[in-house]
Amino acid sequence: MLIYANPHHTLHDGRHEMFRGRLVPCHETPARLDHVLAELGRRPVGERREPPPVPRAALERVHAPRYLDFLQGAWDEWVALDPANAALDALPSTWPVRGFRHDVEPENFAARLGLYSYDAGTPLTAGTWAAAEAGAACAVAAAHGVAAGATRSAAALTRPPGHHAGADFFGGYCFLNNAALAAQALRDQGAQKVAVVDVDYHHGNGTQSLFYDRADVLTVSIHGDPRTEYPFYLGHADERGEGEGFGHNLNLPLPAGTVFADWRVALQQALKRVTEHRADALVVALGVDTYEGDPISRFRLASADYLTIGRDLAAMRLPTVFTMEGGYAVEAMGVNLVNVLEGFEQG
Ligand code: OKP
Ligand code: ZN
Repeated sequence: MLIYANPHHTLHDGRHEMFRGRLVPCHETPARLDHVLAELGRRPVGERREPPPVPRAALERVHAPRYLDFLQGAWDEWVALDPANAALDALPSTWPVRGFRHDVEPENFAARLGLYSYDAGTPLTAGTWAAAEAGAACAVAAAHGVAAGATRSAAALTRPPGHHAGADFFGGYCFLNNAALAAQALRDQGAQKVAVVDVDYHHGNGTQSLFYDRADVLTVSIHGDPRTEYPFYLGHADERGEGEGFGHNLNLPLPAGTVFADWRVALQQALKRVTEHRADALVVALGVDTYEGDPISRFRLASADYLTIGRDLAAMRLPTVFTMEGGYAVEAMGVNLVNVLEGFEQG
């Protein structure tokens, strides 16, 4: 397994997210990936590689040009509004819901921040673009490594995460959709059919929306039921895809409190669908916020279960790219995530 770790992830270091009327410290912190890398140091799995820079064209295969332009320039615009803003994060607070225009970009910065986002939990900081772009480079490099047959599997160990980000919006701590970038890069390198299996606690709404009308990329997500869990407005079982993509999206929502035996039944269902799709390559959006100790999630997986998940994924015998997504029990996160990779290598 080739390991691409984002060398610039610490540049994204948000201060606060909005929660119940207060700004609370961000859950999505640099310490998360630091713990994963420390665990990899103790228990070497795979071989480290440096990702080459990602071409803008690779980003545009997934994201809208005007969205990329906005993200790239947002911090400078924010500070130009008021030099004192340099000590603050930019958090959106107004959104164009049903009936508003999305085609006209407002001049006002806060209005554009809202146009390109969907929650107030995702701070944009001085280094957000640099960190997200370097993470996307890891995801695309991982896909290229697997597509070239240099390795059976590769992991993009990165933050901020990606699976909530859509063609032209950020949210859920995500800016660039690393799993979607990897899936599209696999397609562009010759894989006819790709499957994305999202095992993060939260529904992968961004990835679903990006491939919803396509039959070439199957999207499957196992997650907390959106009736009660973030991202709330997408992720139900009746979302099956549209047009040519009909039948090529599978959502497996599970109730809060789900234990591993039941979660694994959903994983087997997901993998059965991947086999039916006759996928040439697999992308795993790997969140470990399904852990029993996670502070913002409500499944009950134990650390040892992640070894089993890795083995179950390896049994697919497919070229596989992992992208790191959620996991907020920071101390345990290293063990849990590396367990998946080690289980996969054993499987
Ligand atoms: C990102 B990833 C609920 C606050 C939810 C957003 C959670 C984003 C999760 N009280 N905040 O999928 O792990
Ligand atoms: Zn999550």
